[in-house]
Amino acid sequence: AGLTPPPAASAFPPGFLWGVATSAYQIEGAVGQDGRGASIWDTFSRTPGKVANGHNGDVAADHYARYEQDVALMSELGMGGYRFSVAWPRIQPDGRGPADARGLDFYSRLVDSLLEKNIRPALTLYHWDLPQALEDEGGWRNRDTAFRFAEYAQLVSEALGDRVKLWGTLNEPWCAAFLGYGNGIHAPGAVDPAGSLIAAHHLLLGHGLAVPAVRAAAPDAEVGITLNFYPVDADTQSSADLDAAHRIDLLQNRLFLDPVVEGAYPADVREHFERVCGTGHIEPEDEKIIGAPVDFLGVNYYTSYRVAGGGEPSGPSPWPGAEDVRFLDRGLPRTGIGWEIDSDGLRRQLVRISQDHPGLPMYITENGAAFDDTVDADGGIDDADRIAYIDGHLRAVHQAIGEGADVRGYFLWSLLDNFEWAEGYGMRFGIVRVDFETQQRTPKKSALWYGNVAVAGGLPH
Ligand code: PNW
Repeated sequence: AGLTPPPAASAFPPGFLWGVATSAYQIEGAVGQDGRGASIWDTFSRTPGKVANGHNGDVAADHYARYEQDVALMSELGMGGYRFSVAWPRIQPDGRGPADARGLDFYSRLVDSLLEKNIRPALTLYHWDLPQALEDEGGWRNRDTAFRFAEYAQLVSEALGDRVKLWGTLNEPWCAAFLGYGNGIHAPGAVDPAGSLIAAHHLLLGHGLAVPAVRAAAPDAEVGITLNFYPVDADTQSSADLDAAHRIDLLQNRLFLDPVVEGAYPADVREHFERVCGTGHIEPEDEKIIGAPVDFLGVNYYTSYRVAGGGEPSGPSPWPGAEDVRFLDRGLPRTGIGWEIDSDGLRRQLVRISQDHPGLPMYITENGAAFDDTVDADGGIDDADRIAYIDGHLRAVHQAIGEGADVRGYFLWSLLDNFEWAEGYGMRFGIVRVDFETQQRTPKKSALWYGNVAVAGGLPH
């Protein structure tokens, strides 16, 4: 403290927002507290065989009780922004009806403590914890859920819109739809290819209905959506491989981005949709609703894909209508969760978005890595692999900005080690270690490194 950091080698644009990200179910715990209803992740994580080691989010990082300490930690690290999500079942335990004041109060206190430390809150309305009561009525396969989501968005934005100026509707609808209802590795665990594509449409409809609801309550806020992007390359120029790459790109990237920013599904996306699901699911006004203008696109990036066509369909797939596509091992180094490291893929992805949709402001809303952190004898965690991952990806962002991409901020995933969905607590994405026995927080070397980057506004030499 008090020291002026040396000028950064690669400075980012003035006002660039440096932050960290988390989500409610992954860190909060306190699942039975203050009237919170059950979510699909409570049900799913209690179903034997669904989550590694039988882990669940009952306690997680106990953030519900420790949020003040966690905000203080972010402040000490020099963070300028914090992306978190609101647990829908804390606001509406049954997914409908009036807001529970206790649930709203928790997020109100969190927001106040962030603002007190000059940390900009970036709120995500839906990071996968659907109220179980709505799943019992069909969940995202039921069109009505989109309308329930818009009501929930209205309740939260009316309570927090005076102080929160960055709003995200959905986090990664690809995961919610295709891991949740396609291959079933996420809650609610359905294996239903056509249903998963219908769920994707209803998620997008919910986004489109929520945007005007948030704007009405927070007219001066920026409203957007977070999608998970993966550049897709064909293994060879054969028509089978090119077609495989086209379908994966369609399902992974364009199915979600194009209707949101262009107000219509491209013809090939609609054809694919109708081939898998039949007609009648996309109603005449839906695309206009989905295309409600957004102020920014949230980009989550972890890896890229190389694919080949002509494989034998092998089991349930999170790419409905592309079950024959093979995902190839390129021999790149991998993170602890097994994802190949391709930092240039982030540059390519950002540049492509900026070329396909000129003038679209972007935030990196997630990027980061799980590694097998070892705790040294002195209790420190020297996670050089995570630092190298983040450094490489930040250089890619910097390059993309130089090539015309309008990137306004970067939220590192994640502040804390947390409940990594189907992987449980075994995969640690935090720059702060959490001892899940004692709940002690220990900043890893990456936390101090990233804090310096944030304070300097760029990367070191
Ligand atoms: C994203 N996949 O999840 C989420 O937004 C975070 O909540 C999560 O912790 C982070 O990335 C790291 O995984 C994903 O299997 C989970 O393809 C799984 C997949 C993709 C994204």
